[in-house]
Amino acid sequence: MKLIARTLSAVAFVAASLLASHGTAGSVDDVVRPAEEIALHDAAGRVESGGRAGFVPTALLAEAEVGPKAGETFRDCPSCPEMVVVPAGSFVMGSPRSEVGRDGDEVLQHELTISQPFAVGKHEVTFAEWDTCVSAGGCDGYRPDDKGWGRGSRPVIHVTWNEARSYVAWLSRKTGKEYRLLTEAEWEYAARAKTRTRYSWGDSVGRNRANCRGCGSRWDGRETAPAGSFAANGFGLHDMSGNVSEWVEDCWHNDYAGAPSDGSAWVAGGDCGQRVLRGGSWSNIPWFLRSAIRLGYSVGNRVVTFGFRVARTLTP
Ligand SMILES: [Ca+2]
Ligand SMILES: [Ca+2]
Repeated sequence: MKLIARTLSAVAFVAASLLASHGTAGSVDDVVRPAEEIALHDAAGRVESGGRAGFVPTALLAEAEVGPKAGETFRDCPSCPEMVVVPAGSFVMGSPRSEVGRDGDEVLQHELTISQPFAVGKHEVTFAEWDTCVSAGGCDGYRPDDKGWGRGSRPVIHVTWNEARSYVAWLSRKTGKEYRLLTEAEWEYAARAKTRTRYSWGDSVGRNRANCRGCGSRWDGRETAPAGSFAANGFGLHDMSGNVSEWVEDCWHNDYAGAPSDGSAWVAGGDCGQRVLRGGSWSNIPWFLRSAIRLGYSVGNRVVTFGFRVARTLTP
């Protein structure tokens, strides 16, 4: 909420400054304010209340022009995936001792710091997005089978890890931006969205929170759901849990011993013939939808439950 409040306050400040510049609001008293006080208000994430419409916070105005803020969404082209800005932060990766049913490959909990905001696809990559890549001459001309469920806003399935990477390579060429798969650490950070519970919405799977075999949705155990059919997590991301399992960049490692602590992709050692999948799918029981769950699979396999989402590095 603080981040939203900050964004809103920045917008309000921009509007206020326009008013002030036209001489329709504010006074000399409003405009003059020590920089230290501005910084304090900024750090506290407070929204300015009424009565100071003429106040021109130059520090915040400058900040507002620097780049996207956490929670903001954007597209780099009309047919490009919608992206959400995820904030920098620290988190504990892996499942806590208290988590029911924790798996052996996720128990070495470790703290990570992701030092820069980055952008994450709001949804899993859809058939429409994939097919755009094919139409434009990318993605090796490969049109994956949709099982008769329909294309459009359904998440793409039957794509190998290599094919997922061909999509992000094409998207990078098209936009001139650095698109890539998420790292495994980024994926868990984004999925948890500051939570430590089994799922981002709590410890119980509940009903109709996601698509899985036993999630209480109309698609359970039968097929993919159109992207965004369920509520977003705290970072504004949909379907991190369930629908399709998502390829990430990292090579498979049997546990977290020696894992990087900066959120980068772990591609040293391990088995790079297998890459990591996260989040579980429409075909999995709820256990597989836990934020901590990890699975390794051969890079060349096309599977009806496997898809991916994109990440984008945000250069300052
Ligand atoms: Ca998913
Ligand atoms: Ca596992």
